[in-house]
Amino acid sequence: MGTGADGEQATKTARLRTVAPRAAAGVLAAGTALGVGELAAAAVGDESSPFLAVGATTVDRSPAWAREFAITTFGTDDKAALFVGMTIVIVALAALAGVVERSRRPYGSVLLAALGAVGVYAATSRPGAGMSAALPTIVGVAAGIVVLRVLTVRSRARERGEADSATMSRRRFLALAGGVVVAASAAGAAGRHLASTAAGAVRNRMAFVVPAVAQRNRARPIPAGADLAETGAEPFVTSNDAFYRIDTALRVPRIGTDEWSLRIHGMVEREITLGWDELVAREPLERVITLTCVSNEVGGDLAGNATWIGYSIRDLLDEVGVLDDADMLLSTSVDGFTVGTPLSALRDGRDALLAVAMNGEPLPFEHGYPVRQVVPGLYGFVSATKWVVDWELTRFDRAQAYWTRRGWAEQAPVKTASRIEVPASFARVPSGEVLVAGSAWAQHRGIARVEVRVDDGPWQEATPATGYSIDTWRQWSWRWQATPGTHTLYARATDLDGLVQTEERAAPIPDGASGWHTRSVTVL
Ligand SMILES: Nc1nc2c(c(=O)[nH]1)N[C@H]1C(S)=C(S)[C@@H](COP(=O)(O)O)O[C@H]1N2
Ligand SMILES: [Mo]
Repeated sequence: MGTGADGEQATKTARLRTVAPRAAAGVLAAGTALGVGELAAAAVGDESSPFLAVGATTVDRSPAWAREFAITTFGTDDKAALFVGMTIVIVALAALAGVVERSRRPYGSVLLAALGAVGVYAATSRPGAGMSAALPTIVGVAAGIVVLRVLTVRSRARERGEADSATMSRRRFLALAGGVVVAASAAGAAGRHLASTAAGAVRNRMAFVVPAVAQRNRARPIPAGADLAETGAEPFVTSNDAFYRIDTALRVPRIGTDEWSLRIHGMVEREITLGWDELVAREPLERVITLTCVSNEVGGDLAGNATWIGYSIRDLLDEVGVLDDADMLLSTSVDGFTVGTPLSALRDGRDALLAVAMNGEPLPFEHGYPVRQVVPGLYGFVSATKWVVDWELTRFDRAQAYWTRRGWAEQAPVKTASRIEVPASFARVPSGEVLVAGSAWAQHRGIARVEVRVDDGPWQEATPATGYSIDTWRQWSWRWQATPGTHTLYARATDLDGLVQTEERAAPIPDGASGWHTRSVTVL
């Protein structure tokens, strides 16, 4: 190759040399805006953070299929994926603002201000937000614009080769830029730290004493035969760390028992506001209950089983005197998320709880500290409100909850399901006897049997593990005489109502996935 290509290369490099600092100035300005915004949000209130407010608004405005796409693609990392996506968009626009500010001043600053306007709109439209929620974005963007101007003016002087005091050497530009990075990150980190320990909720949780449960209210001990974990299947009780987490909260609400109360109103004879002390003055119950998410795909892992301690929802409803024509409990969490639960399910005698402890510990913040609902038999989005602070007794023909407004069902009992857990997907196993094992659930109906099929052979009876209760999943195993080749294993459960798990495939929207779980295994 001749000098032509070298020349082209040299122009490219030169262009990059001039564009890169301009783009960097824009990105640093946006970083400053976000960092300062985060710090200011610690003073004004969590949801006023520009980044979080935009993220939360994106989540809330997403239709059902978008949530499903996010959960299917990223699983419980859906929030991280959203943040990465937002960061990419912001960095791109900020870099553009930096380049534009240099050549078409002040349109780069205008672009930053426009991004700020999106933040202001998002922050002020969060549930319960006032005009003050606009402040962190405004202060942050103002700081960002100052940084953009300073870095642009300086780099402009440098490019012109001016040698006066305003001129900045490459080294000084980098030093200034570095200073901005450090200051903006420090502001952001300080903001997040302040917000995460706000109101001492962390200390409050550390001091939380799990209520002592009277002998008659204890959960029945879990028989050893209920747990097939030694086969490689999921443990019967899911640890708090391993328990799936699904919610719309981009920042986990952190409220202490001292800030918690439950307002009960609407179609009741007596409206009350229940304080923490009044809640824990009641008799606590301990129950083992399996939760599942409507977004769980056939064979998916959005299900978990825990020992909960909590207070009877039915007793509380009886106390406030629910009017006869009410049929829905509309519960609201501290972040504005709502759930509509049929009163029939809460009053038919099942163990519907206002739970305060999970596997012997105070609820983890992610799972609803200090109080969340747990209702056997219903998918989480119609029953399991975390950080619950408000109950309105109402009717399905008057009120709509969060996910119902976005295309999900109003009524959502858990569908009968079974899952193959061992062998692993696409496992290679030696021929001969191979243990197949998994779980099945049909909460509040209970699992009667599980059958397994190899390829298009006959259904064969699996051995159910010792059952615990109709509200918990049940494990199962089956000894397979495996012959060489690639085989597909199928599982299907039958619940105690006699309903056989349907082969008909349904997507999670609107009321839960269905179909048989299959697994391909190569036998050597
Ligand atoms: N406040 C609040 N509660 C919520 C949700 C939410 O988004 N916000 N999601 C619900 C859904 S869809 C499910 S499946 C369960 C999950 O509970 P977990 O995260 O403790 O497993 O919480 C329910 N409670
Ligand atoms: Mo869910």
